[in-house]
Amino acid sequence: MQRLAPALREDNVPLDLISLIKTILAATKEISFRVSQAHLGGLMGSTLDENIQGEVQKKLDVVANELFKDILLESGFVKAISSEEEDTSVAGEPKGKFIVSFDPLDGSSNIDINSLIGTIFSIHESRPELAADDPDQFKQAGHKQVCAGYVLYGPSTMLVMTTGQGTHFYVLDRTHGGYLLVQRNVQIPQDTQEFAINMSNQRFWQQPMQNYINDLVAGDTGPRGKNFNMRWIAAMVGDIHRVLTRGGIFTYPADNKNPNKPYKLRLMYEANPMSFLVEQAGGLAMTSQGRIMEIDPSDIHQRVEVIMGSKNEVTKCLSYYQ
Ligand code: AFP
Repeated sequence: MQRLAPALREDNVPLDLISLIKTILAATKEISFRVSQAHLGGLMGSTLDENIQGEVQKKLDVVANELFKDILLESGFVKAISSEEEDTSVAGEPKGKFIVSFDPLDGSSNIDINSLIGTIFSIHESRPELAADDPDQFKQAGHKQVCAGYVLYGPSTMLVMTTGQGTHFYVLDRTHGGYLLVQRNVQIPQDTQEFAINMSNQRFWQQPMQNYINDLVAGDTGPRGKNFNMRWIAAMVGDIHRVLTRGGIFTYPADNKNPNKPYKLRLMYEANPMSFLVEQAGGLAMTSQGRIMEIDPSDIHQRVEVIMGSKNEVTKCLSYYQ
């Protein structure tokens, strides 16, 4: 099995980007260790604080965020970072070539039940004309990402990453401490009989999504003429990993539960990086209005509607909105 750096060099990834990726992965190895030791190290449960999203922060959220932030800002490659756990973007090296957005621990509600969680990251080139402390650095569409990935802290610690030349799977080999390439050019099956949505929000969705899901649930007695299975991990890293592995449709649609917050998932920390991975694996990543990676961000904590996964199923879902 190939090690990470040679695999990236084979794809002609520039050396400075490889160095940044190695820096990010150094942080994920430490987070992976901390996650596995959380009970023993007194890192279970919540802090007394809320993040900018108004969500109670878990102790591990805070530890992972600090680790990631420190290692990136000290690296010298990074002009600024933005994190789901930080109020604003944070300036780094003024001459840094890259900016990094990240969700240090996605799926925080799974921490206390020892279930799937992960780190999501997205890398853009910095804009030389803007200062490092200017949050407009981050107002770049997802199609400009030069790298995106996540690390899943599951039974094995897995890295799933793209630099725009396919989506590849790596596993952390604890015997030598590095990530090894286990699957190159993952391909999402175009058709699927599996969907992922939080069904408890059903009554709050717009009519097209209600109709689409009703038809899936009707199974072989309904218009689709086949049965569908449902899965919901409550961590996008886990749900998207399943979609990349065996296909499926994952959606967090618009809802009217809270009129001030029609969408749940974050564009920069969740939707964009996952869209890059899904598209590079032959899937589609959309809102009901268009391609996620075409969205021009208006704010670093912007939220969006997400419909992604197997190409034919996403297309079918979108047809209900026409
Ligand atoms: P947190 O990391 O803030 O807990 O949120 C995880 C997440 O943003 C995404 O990873 C899940 O798909 C989604 O929320 C789960 O949402 P529900 O709370 O509706 O299950």
